[in-house]
Amino acid sequence: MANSKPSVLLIYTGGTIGMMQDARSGELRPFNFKALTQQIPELEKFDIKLSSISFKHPIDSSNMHPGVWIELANIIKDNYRKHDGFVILHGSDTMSYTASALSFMLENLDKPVILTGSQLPIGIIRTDGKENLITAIEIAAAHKNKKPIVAEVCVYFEYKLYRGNRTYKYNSAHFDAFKSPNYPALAEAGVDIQYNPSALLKPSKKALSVHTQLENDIAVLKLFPGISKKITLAILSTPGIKAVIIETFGAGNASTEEWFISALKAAIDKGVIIYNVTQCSEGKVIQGMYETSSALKRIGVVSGFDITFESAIAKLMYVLGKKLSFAKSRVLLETSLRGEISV
Ligand code: ASN
Repeated sequence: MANSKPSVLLIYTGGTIGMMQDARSGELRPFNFKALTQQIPELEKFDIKLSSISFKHPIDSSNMHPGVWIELANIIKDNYRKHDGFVILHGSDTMSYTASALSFMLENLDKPVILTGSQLPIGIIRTDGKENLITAIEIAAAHKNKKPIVAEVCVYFEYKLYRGNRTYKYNSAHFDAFKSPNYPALAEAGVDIQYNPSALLKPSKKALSVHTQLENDIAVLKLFPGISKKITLAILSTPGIKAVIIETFGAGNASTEEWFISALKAAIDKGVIIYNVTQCSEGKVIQGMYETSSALKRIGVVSGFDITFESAIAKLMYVLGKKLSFAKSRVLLETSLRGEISV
C-alpha cells in the first residue's frame, strides 16, 4: 500500500447491475456508469480512494468475447501499480468465463481482481447489487500487515468470495447465483468478512506478466447416449480446429464404440487436442478408472481433472495462444497454473 488510504480501481463493463428497463419494450439494457454510481451514495463513505473506468458502451455479458478480456487485462496492466485492488463490474451470465480467462492472462498477481455484478439492477429497491459492490470493494482494499489479503482473480456474489476459475453460474433466478463445486469459498461475508487463509493463493513475488494471445479455434462435443456419428465426425474434422472439449460422463467416461475412439484418435494424430471435461459439476475425470475411459487415456486424450467447463474454455484459449507443441500444451493443461484444478 503506497499511502494509508487504499486505492481501488472500479472497471464497469455492463451487466444487470447497471441496467434499466426500456419503458416501451420492458427489456433490460445496459445503462451508463454515472447513473449506476448515483444510486449508491454509500460509495462516498468509504475510507478508500475509488477511481473508475467505464466501458463507453456497456454490454450484457452474453456479448462478452476474448477481445474484451484483452481490453480488461490491458486496463489492469496499465493501472496495476497505481492501485491496491481492482473490482470489475460484469454481467453474471458469463462472469465465470471472464474470471477464468483473466486468471490465466494475469500471471503473478500480488493484488486482488474481484468480479461482481447482480441479479437485479441497482435501481430496483430489492437489488443485490449494492451489497455485492460494496463488499467487493472492501475485499479489494483489504490488507493485513501491509499486504493484500487476496491476490488472485475472484468472483464475489451473495456473501461469498470464490476463486474465479472454480466458479460457474448455476442459477438465473436466485441472488446466490454461483457455485464453486470443487474448491472452498475464499471468504464469507457476515458481520465480518471471514477469510479462509489456507484456500487463498499467496501473492506472487514476481512481476506481473500479462498474456494477451488467445486462440479460439475450439469446439465442444457434449456426449449423450445416441450421439450421431455423422455430426461427431463433422465436428472433429472442422478445418482449422485446434482443440475439442469432450464433455464426458461421470469420472470422464465415454462410449467405447470403435468409430468413436478411432475418430478421436485420428484427430489427435493430426495434432488436435482432445480435452476430457466431465458433465458432472462435482468430482473429477480419472481416465483409466473405468474401462470406458481407458481407451481415451491410451489414445492421448488430455484429462481436465476437476476443471469447470468455463475454466476449460479459458485455459484452452490461453494455452493454444502460446503456440506450443502438442506435448508441451498437454503438460500445461494437466498442471494447475492458477489453482484451477486439484492435482
Ligand atoms: N444478462 C445479464 C448479464 O450477464 C445477467 C446479469 O448480469 N445478472 O449481463
